[in-house]
Amino acid sequence: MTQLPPCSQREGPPRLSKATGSAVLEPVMNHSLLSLCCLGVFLLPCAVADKRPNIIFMFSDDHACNAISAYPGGLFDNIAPTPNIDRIANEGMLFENSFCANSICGPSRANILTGKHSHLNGFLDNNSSHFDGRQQTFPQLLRDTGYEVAMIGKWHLHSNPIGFDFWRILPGQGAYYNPDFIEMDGSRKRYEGHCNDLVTDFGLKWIKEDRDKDKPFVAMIQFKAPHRNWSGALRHLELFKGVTMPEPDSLFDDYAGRSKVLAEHAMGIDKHMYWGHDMKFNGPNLFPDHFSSGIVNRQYQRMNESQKKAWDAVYEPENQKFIADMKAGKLSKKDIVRWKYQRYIKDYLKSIASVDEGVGRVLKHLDESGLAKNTIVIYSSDQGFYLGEHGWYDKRWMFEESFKMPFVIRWPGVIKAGSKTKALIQNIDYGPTFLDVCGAKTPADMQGHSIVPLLRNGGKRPANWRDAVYYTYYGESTHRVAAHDGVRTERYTLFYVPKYKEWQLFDNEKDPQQMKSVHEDPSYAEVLKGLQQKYRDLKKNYRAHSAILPDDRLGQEWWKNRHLDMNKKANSGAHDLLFIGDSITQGWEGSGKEIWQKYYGKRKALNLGISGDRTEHVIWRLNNGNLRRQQKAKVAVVMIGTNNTGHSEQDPSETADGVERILSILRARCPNARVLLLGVFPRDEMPDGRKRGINDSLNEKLAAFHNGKRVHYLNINERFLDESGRLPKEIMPDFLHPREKGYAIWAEAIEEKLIELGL
Ligand code: SGN
Ligand code: CA
Repeated sequence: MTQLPPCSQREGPPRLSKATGSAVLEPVMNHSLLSLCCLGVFLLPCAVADKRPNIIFMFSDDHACNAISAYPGGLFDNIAPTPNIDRIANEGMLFENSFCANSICGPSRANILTGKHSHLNGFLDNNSSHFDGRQQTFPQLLRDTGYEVAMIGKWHLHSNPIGFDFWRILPGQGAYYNPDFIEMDGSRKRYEGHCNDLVTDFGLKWIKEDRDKDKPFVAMIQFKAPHRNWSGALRHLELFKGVTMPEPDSLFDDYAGRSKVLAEHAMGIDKHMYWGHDMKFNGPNLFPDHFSSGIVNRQYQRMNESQKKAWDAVYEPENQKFIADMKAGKLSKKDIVRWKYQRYIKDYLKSIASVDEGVGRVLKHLDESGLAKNTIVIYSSDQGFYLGEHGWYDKRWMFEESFKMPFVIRWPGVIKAGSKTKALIQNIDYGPTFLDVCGAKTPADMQGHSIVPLLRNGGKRPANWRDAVYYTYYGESTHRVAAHDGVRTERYTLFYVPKYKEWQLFDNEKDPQQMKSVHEDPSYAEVLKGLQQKYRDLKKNYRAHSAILPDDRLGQEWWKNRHLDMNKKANSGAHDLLFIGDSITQGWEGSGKEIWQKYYGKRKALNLGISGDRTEHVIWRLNNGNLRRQQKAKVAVVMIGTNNTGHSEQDPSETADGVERILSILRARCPNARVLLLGVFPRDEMPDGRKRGINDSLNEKLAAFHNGKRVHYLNINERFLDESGRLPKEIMPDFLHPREKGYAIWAEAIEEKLIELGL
């Protein structure tokens, strides 16, 4: 058995607990020691009990800070039904400047799990992305240190959770009434009741009964509410009856003084509320000039008869009154917007009431069980939401209301009750924070920072705390919000809209509602310059460069056709062998045709190479149909990067980032495939050619992705070269693309490996 040296000789000695004077494991315990403890080496007196804190991470969907009473200055102060969330703030700390990295559901959750910005964790948007659950995540890292981790409720990452001791998730967006849940064995089960109540029940059950009581734990309890279509528990439907909600000043915003891109949205209370789905009318849309038709209220359809009866008793009288007033011509255009706004806000807040009650039930259990003392409790939401500000619902824009995430945290004995801070934090910080409080090291490639120094110090920023956060939204057709990215300091918001090559700059101190962009105001010229520099610096630090940011070439007809043709081939059925790359791979259909036929003609092989592609194009294609139905692929041969070199002599470490992304996409979408990662073929005739050199150093980096399990790196370049290292014309006439002889060398060189990898 492994012998540990005496405690005093180990790296980073464990701290003595002040409370007991005995050596218990406190958060500073180093990682290697923890790992040993987890391996069962618990015989030494320094590891008598694992007293590391538990974490209960309660998390909702689309809950704006403005709809939490504890948040200062919100429109719904003292109206929002959040006494229990407020309690966490009152007994702990409230973060006023807490931001997401990408204001939409799946991406925000991926930011949290990985501690990385979207371009590095690969989950950029809700539509095309697919979470690679086998990448490094904080739950998995915590389990490695002996924690138990459970995930209950909304997940929305298009692949089932990996790296949890227990999970039970909603499929996709999930349903409000009588929802289905996906169980760990992959089956689906329908439960009666309101989704928020069930999520609380399941979370509490795991905490009370099902977890391993000898281990510290993390419970992620993730509510569906208040996501669209804002549906409260039946017992809350009468809340706010007869109340008139306050309206934001910008409810009728005309977007003057800002980019024209804002007016292109499809998320207006005025024009984009559905008659049935959002506004809760039954029957056909009677006023198509004011309501969108089309989506009925599917939540209503899930209810049983008695639930429907209770629902109708609340909604129908109000609906009928509105219909009568409309028919009588009593309501002006603005009155109609106001009516929709009232319905929307009340429904939104009603759906929060059961979230808050759930939070209350969890707090109560912590009090009663004695767990409260050693349990960190957090409430947060995947991003904020527009509650009528700028005339909107939904999120996505880098404006305050949806860019901000609520974040309140209680940690008895560490956080001073009732503290508030304006320090800038972001969802990429959660993972590093959890690892820090649990005594684990944050891996160097996580991009967030632990907020523990802020928690321990009343929210005061340490000298080296960040002065800006970086934000990206990648654009989706839903709600027509254009892609943009930018930076936010404590005072300013700057973002860039590529569609119009336009900057927007807001002075949030003078213009907290962000009604005028001052990017062209000469008195802000210096501020603008400084922030633009900050933007470039942050992008560089976060490795948000071209090789990793997905890009299409749909503007080129031939490229689009080839891409669609490959999608068609992929869709036609499973393939065993995939070749992924650029023109050199595409060339199997040209100079390499006969060799392909000889080696791969009968092997269910698919060519996914497109001439001129760089890593960023391959990333885009693999997420947009090229791998459809390829979950069972056995081997993927990847060779990509020579155009990153050729077009801009890109820094090899950037190109390698792009290749790493491709490997991660393959892991998520073709989970059983082994990857044969080829060193990028030599270019330039002579060994000292400049581009040859870049490819050589790229290859050194690619070699590091070899793990001998899933990824196998192979460099066959020598085979193309003569003894002096010269690249002969008979093999690659243009010193880049092989002719038939080159393809023969390629096929021969990898054949044995392909068989070894299971082809
Ligand atoms: C659904 C909603 C959208 C919402 C997205 C993303 N439409 O598509 O309004 O923006 O989810 O929300 S609905 O018709 O289904 O209500 S997210 O929180 O999951 O990102
Ligand atoms: Ca959301």
